[in-house]
Amino acid sequence: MARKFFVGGNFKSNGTITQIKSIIEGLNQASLNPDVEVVISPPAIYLLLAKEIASNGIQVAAQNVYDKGNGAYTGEISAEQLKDAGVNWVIIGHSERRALLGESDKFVASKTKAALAGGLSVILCIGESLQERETGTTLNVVTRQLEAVADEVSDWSNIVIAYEPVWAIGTGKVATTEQAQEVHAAIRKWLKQTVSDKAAEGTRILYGGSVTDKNSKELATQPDVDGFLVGGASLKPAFADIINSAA
Ligand code: G2H
Repeated sequence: MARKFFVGGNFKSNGTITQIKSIIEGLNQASLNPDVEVVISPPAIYLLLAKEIASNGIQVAAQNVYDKGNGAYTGEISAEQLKDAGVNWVIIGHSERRALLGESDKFVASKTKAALAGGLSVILCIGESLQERETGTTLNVVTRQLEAVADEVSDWSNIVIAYEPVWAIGTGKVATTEQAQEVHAAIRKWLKQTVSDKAAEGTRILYGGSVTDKNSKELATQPDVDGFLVGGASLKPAFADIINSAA
């Protein structure tokens, strides 16, 4: 079965009530390809607002979840609470959280397990740093990040993988179509060898890192690029063009 193209908008820690409303109202009115799954991810404080106003088939994702249930975990949000709020997706393992907040492969895996157990779907982010790319260890790094999750999770049917080379994030330095395709193909091969044929065939692998309406069309032509996780450009009207760039 063909994989449904998927475009996520990671607003990161950007926006005000007025701005988030205006972005979503713009998307509601845009003519979006109905064959593309669209998930926007505003900061946690705006999730309910986004849920309330998003239409046009647009779903909502949290940018984080804790790996424990409800309880004495000040500042954290559980999978149960996201589900209760009608937020069915969560981004886990974004490189900004790995780098700035010290989230380890193990913690990312534990959050993924908790999110799936709580009935959420997961956008699992992986990717190498510039130094890792330059020293030729890209595939070792992404495999290590995936292995940690495979140690905790056997059913990958509610996981979308986002390959985001750290050197391409917010830098304007997008990976070439060849660089993206090479890593995406390797991830699919890993899924086949480690998880199952079904997971390899069905799992969407997104590219993330300085995606814009200028480069998305070409990236989307690659056989193993099943969509995008978009940061900066998801805050702009051209996000609709990225959504519509499915090959
Ligand atoms: C990578 C991406 C979204 P940007 O972090 O996850 O951000 O498109 O701004 O590079």
